Amino acid sequence: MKDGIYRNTCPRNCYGTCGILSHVKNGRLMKVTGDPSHGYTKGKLCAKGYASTQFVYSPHRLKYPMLQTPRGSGNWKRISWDEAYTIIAEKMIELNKRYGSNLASGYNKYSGNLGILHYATEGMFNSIGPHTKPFGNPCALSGKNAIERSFGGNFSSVPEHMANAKLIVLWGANPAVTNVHQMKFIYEARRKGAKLVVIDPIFTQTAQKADLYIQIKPGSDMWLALGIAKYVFEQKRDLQDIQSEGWIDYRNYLESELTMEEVCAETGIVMEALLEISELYASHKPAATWAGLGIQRNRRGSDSIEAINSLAALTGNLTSEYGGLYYMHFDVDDFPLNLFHFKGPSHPDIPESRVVDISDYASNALQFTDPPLKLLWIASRNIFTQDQNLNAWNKLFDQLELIVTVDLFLTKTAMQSDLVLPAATHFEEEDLNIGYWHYWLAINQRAIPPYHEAKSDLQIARDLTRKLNELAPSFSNFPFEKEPIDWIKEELTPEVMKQYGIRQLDDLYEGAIHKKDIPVFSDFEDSFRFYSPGDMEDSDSGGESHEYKLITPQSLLKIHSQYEWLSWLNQEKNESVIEISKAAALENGIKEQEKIELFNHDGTITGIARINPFLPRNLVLARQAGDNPINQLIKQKERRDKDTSTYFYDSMVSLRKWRGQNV
Ligand SMILES: Nc1nc2c(c(=O)[nH]1)N[C@H]1C(S)=C(S)[C@@H](COP(=O)(O)OP(=O)(O)OC[C@H]3O[C@@H](n4cnc5c(=O)[nH]c(N)nc54)[C@H](O)[C@@H]3O)O[C@H]1N2
Ligand SMILES: Nc1nc2c(c(=O)[nH]1)N[C@H]1C(S)=C(S)[C@@H](COP(=O)(O)OP(=O)(O)OC[C@H]3O[C@@H](n4cnc5c(=O)[nH]c(N)nc54)[C@H](O)[C@@H]3O)O[C@H]1N2
Ligand code: SF4
Ligand SMILES: [Mo]
Repeated sequence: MKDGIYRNTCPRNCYGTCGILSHVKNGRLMKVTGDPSHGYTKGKLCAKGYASTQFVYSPHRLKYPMLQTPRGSGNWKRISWDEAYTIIAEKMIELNKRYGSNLASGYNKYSGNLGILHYATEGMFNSIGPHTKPFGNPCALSGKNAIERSFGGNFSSVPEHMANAKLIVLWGANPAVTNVHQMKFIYEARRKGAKLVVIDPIFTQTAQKADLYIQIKPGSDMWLALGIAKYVFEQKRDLQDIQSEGWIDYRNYLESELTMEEVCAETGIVMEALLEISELYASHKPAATWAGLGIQRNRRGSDSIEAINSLAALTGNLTSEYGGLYYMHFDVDDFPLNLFHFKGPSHPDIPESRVVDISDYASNALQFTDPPLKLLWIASRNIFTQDQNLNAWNKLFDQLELIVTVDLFLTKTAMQSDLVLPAATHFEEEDLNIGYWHYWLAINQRAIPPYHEAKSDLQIARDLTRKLNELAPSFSNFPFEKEPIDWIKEELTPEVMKQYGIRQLDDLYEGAIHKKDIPVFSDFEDSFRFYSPGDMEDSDSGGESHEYKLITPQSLLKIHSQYEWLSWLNQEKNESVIEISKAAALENGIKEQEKIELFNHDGTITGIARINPFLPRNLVLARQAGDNPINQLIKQKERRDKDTSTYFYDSMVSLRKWRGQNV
């Protein structure tokens, strides 16, 4: 690799999808800087991005394939790639012979690297014919569906435009922590006189910067959105004859069914605050409304987002240039995603793959008997810190005959696997990146050689295919001869090039490129549908014996479980901190810094108590990942329908002083 500066893109599941300039000398990444040609990130990265050199050369990185016998023992042995591929291929072939198909082999993949070539995992499995695969999205499905129900398509305003809003309302989003680049546009708006409102049960770092902070009961945003709409509607009677679908029911509901007192009771907000935010919406235009991801981690998420969308439409903010509704977009679906959609060989009796809802993968996969799931491939995923229902995962792992984890680090999930394969970082592979927040498309160049024996997920797919076909001719039809750049070129179809105004791939090497025609509200006006609540059954009370609601949002210096290995960012992992309210401390006789236990029917974890004076009585706040993952206590209740994100913030816990040894 030549010395020089390469263009990379941060592929994390993060709003930034930042442009990086990688300074390389003698094949080594010397430093990274933000790419000034990127119009959204404008030459800046977050602390995690700036720590890239430590990330790449971390001594904790996996260097070569390793086999653990027995699983979970910590007895790891270095093996060659060829041995690793042989173990996997022989198992897949044997399972195929045993059950007459590849349904016993499956994968679980999520958001470690969102680059388009990382669909290699899906492509690799598709290429063996029907198998077991996840579907859904634990993070954003409720919101995606709510946006589609409201707009009839994928809609999210241009984030740079937020700088010109006069009112910015954040519902369950914490950009000071999760979307630091957006703060620049929020600050710019505020310098020009805009008001910032934050609606969150937690007094977050973003809330601390707001003009108005509204502490809301988790799961009740829909009531607030409807209440504000009622106020605005009553002020603007000229809105009577809107033509959109659902309008009449919405109007009737606001006019004759809902009372402001009811809104206060449902949301826990005092009338004065309700009237204040309502008046801000009524009097300030353009208003930017941001339906954050935090609000959809409980069973009312979809309703809340639909109600917020309707409020944004009612107030006329969607037709004004700098108003808008922010969620996230799914433009990645406009690309062919040839790896994702790769068509494998057909099976004489089995028409398609067996799908498992990713939001409850383990307990659903445990239901399969014909054949049971026996081999699991895990990539871009840290199940044992990030998923829910870990007891079901333990059961599923017990049933599996081979667990392969592809990762950069020896994660909690890798530790429970038979085989771990070292993945490359984005500096060691080529890729194409499409953000989900801003509208910039960017290339990711291979800047440095792989760390020790690490390989990209695509390279692993290519090499495993060769081994499979060597041991069982035509087992897979994956086109292993295709180079990464071939896959990238095929994503740039004439339609895609037109959307971004590019003529050839080379244009992307000059810098990130903004999409040309971003949908505006008038494109959706005919399909917009106003929301009014149907039956509001509430299963909250149902025999629940634990009284504190567990909220576990994202942390500034990590991406979920990632980056916690880096000393530049995170200190040695010690005891988890558990934030509790003053009232909860009193109720349980707990003092600041005391060691406590948090427990429910799913498990117990210990941590150090921190008394947070701003926390409502019945909320407990804890961080994700670490040595003692909080997700051991998270199990989503039955979902209203399958089309929702995982209910990560819907679990209840109890507290007590630490009782010595963990029981
Ligand atoms: N630094 C960093 N950045 C990240 C990530 C990371 O791990 N670290 N993760 C990325 C990913 S994958 C995601 S999904 C995004 C998430 O980013 P955000 O959209 O900012 O979401 P969260 O941090 O999940 O939650 C935001 C807020 O929602 C609040 N909340 C919880 N329940 C409710 C409710 O019912 N109503 C209201 N109004 N608020 C509620 C929480 O208290 C929290 O403060 O961040 C991305 N960016
Ligand atoms: N308690 C609680 N749990 C949550 C949430 C919450 O708010 N609270 N949030 C949820 C949300 S929003 C999300 S998005 C999920 C995230 O869930 P995951 O996507 O499972 O989260 P990460 O911890 O980012 O794990 C990704 C793994 O991929 C690895 N990885 C990175 N790059 C690559 C690569 O190129 N190839 C391969 N093979 N692996 C790679 C990383 O090292 C890491 O171990 O967590 C969810 N879990
Ligand atoms: S983690 Fe997010 S903000 Fe930080 S460099 Fe990556 S994309 Fe940018
Ligand atoms: Mo997420």
